[in-house]
Amino acid sequence: MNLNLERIELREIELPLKYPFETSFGRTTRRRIMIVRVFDRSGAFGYGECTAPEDPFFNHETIDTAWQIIAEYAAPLLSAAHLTSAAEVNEALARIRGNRMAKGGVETAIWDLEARLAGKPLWRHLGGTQTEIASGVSIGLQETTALLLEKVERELAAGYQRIKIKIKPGRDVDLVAAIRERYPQIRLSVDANSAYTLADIDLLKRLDEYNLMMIEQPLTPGDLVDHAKLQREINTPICLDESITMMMDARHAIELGSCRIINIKLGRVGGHTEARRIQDFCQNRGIPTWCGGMLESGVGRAHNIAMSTLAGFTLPGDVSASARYWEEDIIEPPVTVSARGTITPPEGVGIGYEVNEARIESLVTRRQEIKL
Ligand code: OSB
Ligand code: MG
Repeated sequence: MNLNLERIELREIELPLKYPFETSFGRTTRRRIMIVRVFDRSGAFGYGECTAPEDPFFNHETIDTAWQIIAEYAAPLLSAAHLTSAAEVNEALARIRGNRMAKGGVETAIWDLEARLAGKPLWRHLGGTQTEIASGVSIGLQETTALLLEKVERELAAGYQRIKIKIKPGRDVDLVAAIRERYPQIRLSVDANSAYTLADIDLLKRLDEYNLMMIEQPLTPGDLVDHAKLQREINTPICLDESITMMMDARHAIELGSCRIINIKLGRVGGHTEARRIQDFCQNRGIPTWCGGMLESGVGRAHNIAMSTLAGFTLPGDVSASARYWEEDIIEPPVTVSARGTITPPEGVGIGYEVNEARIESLVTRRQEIKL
């Protein structure tokens, strides 16, 4: 089966979040989401979602920079490459430095297209083997500790296997202590989104008392050396998120001892090829990985589910039910989570969920077609 790409369609939709999501770097109330569709000459197409957010606060990318990179750089490179398979996209776009969320939006769409052409579910096409994946939740900063405890209670009652809360300086140990007091046994972790420095080491050491599964991205993304220093001083495993943008980062982090766990995000690493490579490498080094989230719509969520079926994804991911984010998702059926906190990857072809084109069209705020 040979790919014969014809065009890329970019659409921006606006989707209000059910509840605002707050992290150490800011608050999001509505998502601007780029839905990518890649068509081949037979008329077949695949869907991807570009996970670049509204603002350059998580990393350097935004939906607007990603749009420009795809239209002006990724499309011409793809066109010149005369690809025959999805596995070649990563290499074809390698000349573009960084901008991995932009590249990932297109790369993942081509994987979906290829899986559809092969008549297979994407997760099987990628080589996934897990027929049930473990689901956790990421809970943003709340107005009060009481509200946070209410949210934790609700998510535990829904069956989620791991609770992660956002922390930032001034709102950290007290939040963890409050949750631990009420729930001494649950799998609990924290995510700092780079809000601390080594000067905060005494405070970070205090988190060791609470038996956390991990502390995610405590320090600045480029600083693998200080993460290694910190990991030597604390017992809580460090998990890297923002720091890991490609296979090389994972190798460096593991060699330096900068972390004991890695969060893999499909967009942040540029798509399925790089994500698969990283989880494979981590698995060989005994480093557990899990699938992170970027408040995706159903399209991105479906790709996250497919990726999570790979054998290296051994810890619960931030892949949770559509209904936690949206009044109505853009896929059908929406993603649901079982009472024991699991998601079953779908058996339909490609991403395996029906994409609700009518709903997407009703939400579109911008579009562009690019010939390949
Ligand atoms: O750091 O994992 C993160 C959301 C936006 C940006 C960064 C992060 C997050 C989350 C939410 O934690 C994960 C999700 O539920 O999609
Ligand atoms: Mg994170």
